[in-house]
Amino acid sequence: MSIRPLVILPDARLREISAPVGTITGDVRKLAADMLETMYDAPGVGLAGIQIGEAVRIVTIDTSKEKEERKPLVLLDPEIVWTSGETRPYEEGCLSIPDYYAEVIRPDRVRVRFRTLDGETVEREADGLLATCLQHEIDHLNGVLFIDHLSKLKRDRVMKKFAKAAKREAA
Ligand code: K2U
Ligand code: ZN
Repeated sequence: MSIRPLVILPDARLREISAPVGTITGDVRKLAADMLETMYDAPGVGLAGIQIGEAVRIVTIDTSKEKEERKPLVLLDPEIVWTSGETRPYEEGCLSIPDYYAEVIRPDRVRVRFRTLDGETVEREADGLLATCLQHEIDHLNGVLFIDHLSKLKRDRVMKKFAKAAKREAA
């Protein structure tokens, strides 16, 4: 297992559409382990493969609190199959857009279908932080970032800030 470098905005890889996982190989298991280690180290509540440069449809999530026992989730080829009519706001952040937070309104509850590392296809309903995180991570698999749910004005401001920072970094 290893902690992998995070892909940071404005890296164009964040806009890629990730490919289905397909056969669950040893490499997929190694990637899941690296993602969990990277996510806990960040620390984050979730992580998508593309955030460490792997354009495959794999997501890791753990919404357990710091002092609680860890409850890691690994979701392969996750898809949202139902969303509630009710929505709610949540102050979101993103490990690929460090130190920027903004309110995003999303469906309050979702039902997600995914494969486990054992190859089982399962469906699970979620609410609260898990529902928000599932939507945030599955957005990543489709090249969508939480700033895409904000106004154009706010999004352009964030893009400009990170483009400037990347330019300074490269100089
Ligand atoms: O995908 C990621 O970048 C990890 C996200 C997951 C997440 C975003 C919004 C809401 C819930 C989960 C976060 O960086 S994990 C840290 C975090 C958690 C809650 C709110 C803001 C940031
Ligand atoms: Zn994110």
